[in-house]
Amino acid sequence: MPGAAFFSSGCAGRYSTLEPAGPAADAIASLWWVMLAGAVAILVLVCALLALAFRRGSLERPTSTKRWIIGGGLIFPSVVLVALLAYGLVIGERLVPRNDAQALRVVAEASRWQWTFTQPGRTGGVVTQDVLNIPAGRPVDIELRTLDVIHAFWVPRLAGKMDAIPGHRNVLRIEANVPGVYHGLCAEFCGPGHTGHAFRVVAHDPAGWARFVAGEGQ
Ligand SMILES: [Cu+2]
Repeated sequence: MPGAAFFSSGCAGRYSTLEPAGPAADAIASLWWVMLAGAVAILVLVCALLALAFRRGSLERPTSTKRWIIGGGLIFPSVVLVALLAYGLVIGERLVPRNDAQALRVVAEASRWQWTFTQPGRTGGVVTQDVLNIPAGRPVDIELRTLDVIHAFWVPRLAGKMDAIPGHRNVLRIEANVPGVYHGLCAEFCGPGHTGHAFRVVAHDPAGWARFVAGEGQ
């Protein structure tokens, strides 16, 4: 359908959260779709009620007005908000790194206007600039640091965003389902070079990852 293609074309792209490629990004995209569906349902309901009110002129009995105010103004929003809060908490919990031996730990150091990634290699720390190498299908915990101002680490197709704050260590878990190149950017205005404060995440297949760890991927 050309119409569907037109509307969905806006959802694709290197920075699209609606084209998730990892578990955390999947959870965030699901939350987005649930909220969109809920918002559309509520909009339709309100429009229908409005049309009904115009057609009928005024509600006949004061008791039905009271019922609408209590049901539609108190009970309905309370139920929706509590459900959204519970759903958001469950999903949010999935984004927090847990202690597991499987996860790879990488230090990401932001500065104006570079990203320096340090990760364990065979003979010591492997340092890369503006390119983060990870194995596909394995969780990676990014320890965020900054050398100057506040920056934010964001790879929209892999996970949510998190700030790098001076004097503070934040940890964000990312994971790529399949090998590929994913684009990341700084999501916190950090000065005149902010627009170019971007990086790439290269998710390797097992052979590529072995080559990178052995030092040949440099
Ligand atoms: Cu920045």
